[in-house]
Amino acid sequence: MTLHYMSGGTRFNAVGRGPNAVTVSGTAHASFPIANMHSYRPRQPFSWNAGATDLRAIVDVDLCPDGGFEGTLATEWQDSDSGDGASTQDSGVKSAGTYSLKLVPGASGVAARFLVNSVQVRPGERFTVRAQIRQDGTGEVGVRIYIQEMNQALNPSGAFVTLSGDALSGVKTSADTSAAFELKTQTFTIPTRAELGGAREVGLLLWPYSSDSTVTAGYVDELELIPEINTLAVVGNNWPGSVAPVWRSDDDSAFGSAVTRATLTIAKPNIYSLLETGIYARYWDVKLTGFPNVDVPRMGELVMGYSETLAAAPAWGFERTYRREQLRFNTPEGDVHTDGLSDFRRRSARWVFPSQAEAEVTEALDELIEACQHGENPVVVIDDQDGDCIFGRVPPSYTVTHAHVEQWRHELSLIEEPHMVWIDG
Ligand SMILES: [Ca+2]
Ligand SMILES: [Ca+2]
Repeated sequence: MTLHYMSGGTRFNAVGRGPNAVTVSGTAHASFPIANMHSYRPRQPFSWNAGATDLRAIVDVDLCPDGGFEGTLATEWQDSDSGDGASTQDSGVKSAGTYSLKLVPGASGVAARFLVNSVQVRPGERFTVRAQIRQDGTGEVGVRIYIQEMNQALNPSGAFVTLSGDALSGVKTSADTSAAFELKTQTFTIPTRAELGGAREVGLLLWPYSSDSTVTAGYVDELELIPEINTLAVVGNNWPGSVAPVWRSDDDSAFGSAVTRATLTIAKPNIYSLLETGIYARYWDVKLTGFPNVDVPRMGELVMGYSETLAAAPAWGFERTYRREQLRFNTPEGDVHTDGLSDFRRRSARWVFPSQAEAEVTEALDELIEACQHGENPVVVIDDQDGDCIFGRVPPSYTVTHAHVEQWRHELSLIEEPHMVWIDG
């Protein structure tokens, strides 16, 4: 049995994490808006207004705000010029849209802008950063990728090192005199929690930069920060078996060259898909082909992210208990009427992990219990063998027993978040 999990703060879900709004084809129900799709509460469902064929939920997972430099520049990009360097919005040279960021270092200055608000990232997360970069003249134009708390910047070989001088990541052009935009990309991993001094989140800055006086002008456009994704979970759904949903990705918002990553198997209450290899793509969608018009599709939460495989495998399957959520009306006289029942039974689940040594217990607890802050943050656990997926929280305490000499045992419990309650008629 293999357990996969996504946790580690409210930012584990790429849906709704970035600055760009989640959209749908078709119309959202007025009472169950798109924000409910990623509200971290399965009991706040999203619903379309009506069933139709080929309904889609479309997610832009880019985490860089205004990487196209199309808005008021100072809103997202803090001026960090020095000397006679200058960084400005430029409409004459751009890769897409109306503007690019123009960097003119000058004879004795630095031309640079960094994000006003750093992007909060977690230890061990993997990203790809990419940008269209052009330089006129020799020298270097590029993007620093910088962790504020550590004063460390990514170097071209993929390591975070203490910032010194004019360090640039691999996202740069060097001595390029072709005077054309080129797509530059670098994939990198945020350091481990230990390397980050125990921090559970750190701020990542993107920092377009040129200090090279031989650069006449540099241009940066379409700067994107894309998280790695390997897992989809649809938490709470009313989708019938006649629907064949697909999960797709594309780097083009029009999905003109979309790749189908998975065809989903309908399951209640939760549907999941695990990809063998993580994917970096900016746009993702879930497309429901052939939804019958007799009902409208709903979902409690849409989750996309990167799930880890738990280092220690549990033994003996897992135990589940059930509770059916109710809407009750209690009269002052004490009469009780049950007005509604949840479509789905709320579950709690328990896995048992035999361990040979205390160190193994500690390692397992650190891995998941610490990541979800002892229940403060939600966690998605996928039991791959059982084919089940639960969105819930670990209880505030966990069980570790040392029943026999050299035989440790610990238990992971998960309490499922309540699902939607619908009142029919
Ligand atoms: Ca929700
Ligand atoms: Ca642009």
